[in-house]
Amino acid sequence: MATWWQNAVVYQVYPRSFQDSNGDGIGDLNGIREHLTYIRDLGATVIWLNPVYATPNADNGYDISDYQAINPEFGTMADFQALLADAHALGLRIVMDLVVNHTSDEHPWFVESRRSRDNAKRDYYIWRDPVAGHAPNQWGGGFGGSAWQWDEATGQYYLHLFATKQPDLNWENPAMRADVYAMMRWWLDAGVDGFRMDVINFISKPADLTSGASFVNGPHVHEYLQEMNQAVLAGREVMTVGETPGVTPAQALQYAGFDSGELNMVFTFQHMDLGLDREYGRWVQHPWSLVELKRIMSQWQVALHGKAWNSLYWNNHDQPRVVSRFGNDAPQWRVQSAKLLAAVLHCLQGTPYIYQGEELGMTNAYHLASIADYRDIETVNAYQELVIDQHKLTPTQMLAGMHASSRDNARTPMQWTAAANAGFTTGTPWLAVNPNHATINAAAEAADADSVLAWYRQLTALRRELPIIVEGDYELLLPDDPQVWAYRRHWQGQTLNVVANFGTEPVTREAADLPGEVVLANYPAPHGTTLRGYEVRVSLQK
Ligand code: TEU
Ligand code: CA
Repeated sequence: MATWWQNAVVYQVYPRSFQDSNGDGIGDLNGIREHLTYIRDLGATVIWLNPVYATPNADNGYDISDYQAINPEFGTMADFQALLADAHALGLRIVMDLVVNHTSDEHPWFVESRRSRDNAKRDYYIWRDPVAGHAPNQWGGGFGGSAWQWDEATGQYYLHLFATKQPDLNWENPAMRADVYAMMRWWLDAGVDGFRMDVINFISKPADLTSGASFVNGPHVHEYLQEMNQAVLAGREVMTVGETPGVTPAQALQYAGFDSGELNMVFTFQHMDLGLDREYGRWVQHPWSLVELKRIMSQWQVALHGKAWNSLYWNNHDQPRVVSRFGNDAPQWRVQSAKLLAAVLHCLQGTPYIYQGEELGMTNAYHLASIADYRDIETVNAYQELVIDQHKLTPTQMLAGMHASSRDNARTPMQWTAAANAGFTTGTPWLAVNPNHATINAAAEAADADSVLAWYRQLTALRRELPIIVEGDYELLLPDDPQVWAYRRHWQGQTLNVVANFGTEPVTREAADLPGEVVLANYPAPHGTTLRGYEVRVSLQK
């Protein structure tokens, strides 16, 4: 029998960009409350909220200065409690972002820690003496520069794997760990239903930081997660999902195997890393191959079946919009390719995550016309480094990279209506609304039975109706086919067949003529051996 989180459909809300309720141009908690029935009617059962805590906003809330306070831009603790109560009343659970690899440099722990070498909180963070007059190692910060920041006052460096304003916590310190666990229990006692754990596989650093060893899946990470599980999670009906860049299926079994005593699920990054450049990362894009995408996704399906549980996602607040990445956002293909991607993902085994606006087929943000229009710290810092300081990319090359993969592609405001600012705000939005909200918006799609939104509702309904989607195993067909993804699921004598044409050109394949009853299709019959542009079909054999 599947657990509630295995039957769940998660809807990810990026609060800053979801709905502004008071006209300051920033989404907020009361704005989310206005749309809870929209989320329920989509068929989602869980909301994952990106960070809503007190923050100086160096990294849009991933730099937390108080874990037990709400960012005043988003509202108050009372607003949060009202949101939680409203959500629960509608049968929606709320999972919080847990960011405990690092805090803000304005967190009281760090304010204390940097005061002096013998401060009681010194060891809550990772301080090191210079080595031969330099930082202890060559690690780069996630948002540019060195991962080490020199602190003049105390004559040591502190480690920050992300921005300078995001010092890494020292997980080797048991007092620090106990404080984190107490904070987690406090939120669970307040009624939240689980945690999405930010870069949780980075928390254990190698004992010798000069050794060249990596911080990914460090030496004590499994001990810490087992300890956290015992101290906080055990015996509670909560859901946990670890954000784990660089993790393989074999490592996923360690973190989230059914008997791991650590997490329920992890997020793989292997499919997100397709097409990235060796030197320039996301800023120089290469063509991605469907054969590779299928190989990665299929490997996770097979390796985890019966042993662990997949989290299924195409995009989130850090990634470009999937219709612009693996689909085709040209007007004549956008709807069909968004439907294809949704169907292919939602018929896999695992818990699907829908990132806000994905269910509308929202696209990348080509209206952001120059660096001045961007807000994301990663984008802004990379532009400074690659274009201005080092002249490695021209402004035109960099803008192409930004249009393909800046995090701000995902962060433009939710498109509710065709009205001014898409109904997101009555004020000036913190990041420009995409002008394509004139045609791509929730109001229009709610009134259209053929919309991407209507399709997502059908997919979540199909998941409730057909246990094979949650329970069945997975078999990839035609692994080397460069244009068609075809797979079968098996369960108790039933077969679910999925076939999808990832291109604009029609293709003819014997396997496209699905046996059984067609339960979902994005084109009308005939459903023979020819697949039209971005055609997808699903059939069930009993
Ligand atoms: O992201 C961690 C991460 O590894 C990347 O996906 C990140 O977005 C970026 O591409 C680094 O180059 C998590 C959060 O999801 C992200 O929003 C935060 O900025 C980051 O951690 C730091 O907390
Ligand atoms: Ca607001």
